[in-house]
Parts: sequence; C-alpha cells; structure tokens
Amino acid sequence: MEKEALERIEILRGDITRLQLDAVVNAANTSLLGGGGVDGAIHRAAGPRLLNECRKIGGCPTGEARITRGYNMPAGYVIHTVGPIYSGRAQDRKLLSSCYLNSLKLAVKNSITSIAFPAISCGVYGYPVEDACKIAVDTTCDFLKENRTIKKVVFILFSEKNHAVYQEYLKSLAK
Ligand code: AR6
Repeated sequence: MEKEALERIEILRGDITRLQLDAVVNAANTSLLGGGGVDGAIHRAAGPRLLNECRKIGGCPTGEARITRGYNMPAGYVIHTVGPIYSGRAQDRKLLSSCYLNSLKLAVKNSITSIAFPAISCGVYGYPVEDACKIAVDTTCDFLKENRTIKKVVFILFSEKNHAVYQEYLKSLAK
C-alpha cells in the first residue's frame, strides 16, 4: 500500500513554471496578489491574466488553497496555497500539512491527475527544509493511499541541497 503510493511520487530539480502537468502549486501569500520566489516566477510565466483572476478571489488564509487557470504556463491550473511563516511552534507543522492536504483535495475536486509542489515555506518563510520535506511527503503519501485519482505528484526543488534532502527522505521510505 505504502509502496504503491510512493511509486506515484517523483522528485525533480528545476523550475516549476516549465512543467507540463495538470496543475502546479504556488507558494503564495494571503493576498494572492503575487510576490517574490516561486510566486513571482509563476506570475511572470503565466502572464497578467493570472493576477486578474487572483484579484477576484480576494485572498486565502494560511493553510488553505485556491485554484486558478495556468494561462501562459504549460500547466492547466495553478493551485495557490499559503504556507506558514516559520515560528518554531507546533502550529507550523499543522498549517504546512494543511497546505498539502487542501491542495490535493482541491486537485481531486477539479479532476486533476498530475500535480507538482515546490518546497512550500522553505524560502522567504524560513521553514527548515528537512522538517518541511517530511511533512510534505508524509501528508502526500497518506493522501495517495486513500485516493486513486491522482496518478502523479512531483516535488520540484530549485536548489541542489533541497533536492538532495527530498531524495534522501524518499530513499529512506522506500527501504
Ligand atoms: N520553481 C521551483 N521552486 C522554486 C522556484 C521555481 N521557479 N523559485 C523559487 N523556488 P518561496 P515561501 C523555491 O520564498 O517560503 C513569496 O514572496 C525556493 O528556492 O518562493 O513559501 C510569496 O508571495 C524555495 O525553496 O516561498 C510569499 O510572500 C521554495 O521555492 C512568500 O514568498 C519556496 O520559497 C512565501 O514564502
């Protein structure tokens, strides 16, 4: 069961805006009006129609997710989620896990079968990647065990270091 879920998870290194999947996840902020990091890259790649659609949504609380179209990106949809700003408190873990869970639930609701996540909260928001990686992979794995409609989940890391952290963790689970 665990093995079957793990087989649907893929780790890549690169730029999420170039992925041709049903959806890519954006590590946004509560305004949903764009920013730096992966959020800036997604808005640049998708073009101004993305900001226009985001404006109509009117924001998103931390831990929740909202969906828009992908516009000029190869991905059909963007799922915007807002990670916690790392504080070292227990609530960080719960909120970060909710980001993955709510994004996956929204994907299923929209008949999305392939989806990519960046390392939510691991940039400007300061979450230690070793902890964040476990939360990302464990939450996704638990979800995939119960859900058959999502065929592929990609974790795409920008830096070599983060890529190595994810690969190591996946390797340890496959044993
Ligand atoms: N593809 C994949 N990963 C990327 C890309 C990319 N094109 N660009 C950056 N990353 P961050 P956060 C990685 O800061 O910590 C924004 O201003 C990056 O190396 O983008 O959740 C929002 O508007 C890092 O590992 O997101 C919010 O205000 C990871 O993506 C705030 O930043 C996440 O880093 C959210 O902060």
